[in-house]
Amino acid sequence: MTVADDQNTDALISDDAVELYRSRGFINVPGLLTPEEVAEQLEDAKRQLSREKTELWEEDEGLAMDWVPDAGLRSEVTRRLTFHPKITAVAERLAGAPLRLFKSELFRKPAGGASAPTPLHHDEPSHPIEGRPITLTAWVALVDVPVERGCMSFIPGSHKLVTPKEDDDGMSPLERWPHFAWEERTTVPMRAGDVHFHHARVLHEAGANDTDTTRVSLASIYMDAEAVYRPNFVYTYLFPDDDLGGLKPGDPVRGERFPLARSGA
Ligand SMILES: O=C(O)CCC(=O)C(=O)O
Repeated sequence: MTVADDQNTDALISDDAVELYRSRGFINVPGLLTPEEVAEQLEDAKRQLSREKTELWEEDEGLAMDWVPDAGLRSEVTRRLTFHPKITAVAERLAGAPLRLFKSELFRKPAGGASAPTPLHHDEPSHPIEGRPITLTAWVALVDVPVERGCMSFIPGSHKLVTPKEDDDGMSPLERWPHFAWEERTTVPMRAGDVHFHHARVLHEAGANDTDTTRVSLASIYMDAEAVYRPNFVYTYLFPDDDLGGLKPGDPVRGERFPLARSGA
């Protein structure tokens, strides 16, 4: 297995941007998708969102978002996006190691003031995997996502301070690390076709959608190609019926459901 080399990715992302990702834990890469790709993906995403049963992320103030789980397993068009050569090349460059796709989720933040903010969190507790901590998400904007439509904000550098917790019980990051309430955030508005990448430990949140357009995005989560399965409380709570295809603790997470990011095989 080879990591995407500079030759392939220089035109997509500069060394400075890779450094910025590593120091902050996130980076937006503008215009990775063409307008034609965005149009095709958005049409398919809308079809999936109207057809599939979605999972709900509910907060006291309302619905933060709902999503189609494992969207790439349900649609060939979405599957192509999860293995998009530009996205996976940038993901491997940022991670500095070969990656596999762990899962993909098609997100919808409802329009017309019907949504709530997505609360501050990091993603690692919901990944039942261990390995070097290089797991990251590629979040593809399929519509423009200005601040008013609920774009994401990050606490730069928090991925270096957030440490994994044995037997994570789903405690919120602000309960565990109250000082983060007072840290500056960086807010990242995105155009349709932009892709931001965020580290599984970086703290992030998103605003409510106060516009008349639904916020639609695809999040693909890539993990170390050598990651192994480690069940955890949060994943089992969220997805009680998913044993990830019969994996046993300590098994390598690989096979048909978890293809290599660069080849899709
Ligand atoms: O889209 C959002 O509002 C939150 C998404 C998120 O937390 C993630 O992709 O890790």
